[in-house]
Amino acid sequence: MENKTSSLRAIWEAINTGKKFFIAGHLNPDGDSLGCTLTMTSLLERLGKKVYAYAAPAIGNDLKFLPGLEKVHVGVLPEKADFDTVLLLECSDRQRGGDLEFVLQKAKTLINIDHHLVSDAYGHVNHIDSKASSTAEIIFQLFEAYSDEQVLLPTPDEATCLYTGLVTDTGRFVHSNATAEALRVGSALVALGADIAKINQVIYFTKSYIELKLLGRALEKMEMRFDNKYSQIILTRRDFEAFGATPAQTQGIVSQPTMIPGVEVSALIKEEPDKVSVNLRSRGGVDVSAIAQQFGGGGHARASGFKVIGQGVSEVADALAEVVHHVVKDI
Ligand SMILES: [Mn+2]
Repeated sequence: MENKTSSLRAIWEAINTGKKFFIAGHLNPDGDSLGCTLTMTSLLERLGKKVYAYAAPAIGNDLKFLPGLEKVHVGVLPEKADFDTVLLLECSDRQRGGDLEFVLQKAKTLINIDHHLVSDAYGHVNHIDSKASSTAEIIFQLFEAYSDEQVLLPTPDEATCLYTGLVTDTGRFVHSNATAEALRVGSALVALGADIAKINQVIYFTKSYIELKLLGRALEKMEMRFDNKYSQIILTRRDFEAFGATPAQTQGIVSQPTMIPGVEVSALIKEEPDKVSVNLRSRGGVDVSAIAQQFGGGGHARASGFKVIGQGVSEVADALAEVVHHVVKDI
């Protein structure tokens, strides 16, 4: 990447020139995507810009506390594409934000800010930093690069949004991307008033009765295979029906078995109405994205997944077990 500061300065030049902005993150926004969308919306409005903030549905319940969310058009595209500047956050390609092509094509300037390892430089102005823990970390650096003479700081609400992006993308500062820079930015955001008590409470210490019951059922059904190197949990439609739960209410379940020393791969296999979806986790010794890729999926080395349409849940489980066995048998 070119010099970081000059690349951030180029973003500022584009922002300063723009008047009417369209801002979006990626589909089904996570904490980083939504936190950055909200921060940039608030910041650009403070700078006197007109902003249409967009988020493709759906917003998870754990992110609905984020300050400023009422300003975001969730799933509602603008009627007219008359924006001079578009800011795409967290979008590794120009399609990641949804059906935005009509907006993108009309814009004079397309700004792309991202931290994904593989990311197209599709913007007129790009800042892609795969070393950054999160787009939130980059946005904080963007504040710092504002000007030599003037200091621009996040408001407490903006700090809360950015900290949410940082803490979720680093897994509460435990993944390998929890670098010294990520911690420095986190510290600065706390000093600026990020509401970390609220963030921790809502994102990490809130579950519904149904979600806890489903977790209980999942742990009960956990099976250990291949010298206890593979943990498999199958949740069928009947399991979901037992608690009136949906497959979306399984967040965090797949990570539980990786707490057991010796478990190399953990799989959560869910029977959904129209497909079977699989989440995979690793403690680090196995690249589960390579496993997911064999089934047409993808993701990260420690967290990935895939979906299968047209096969039964046990069929998918058997096919997956065969691949996992091949991977873990010599470990
Ligand atoms: Mn991110």
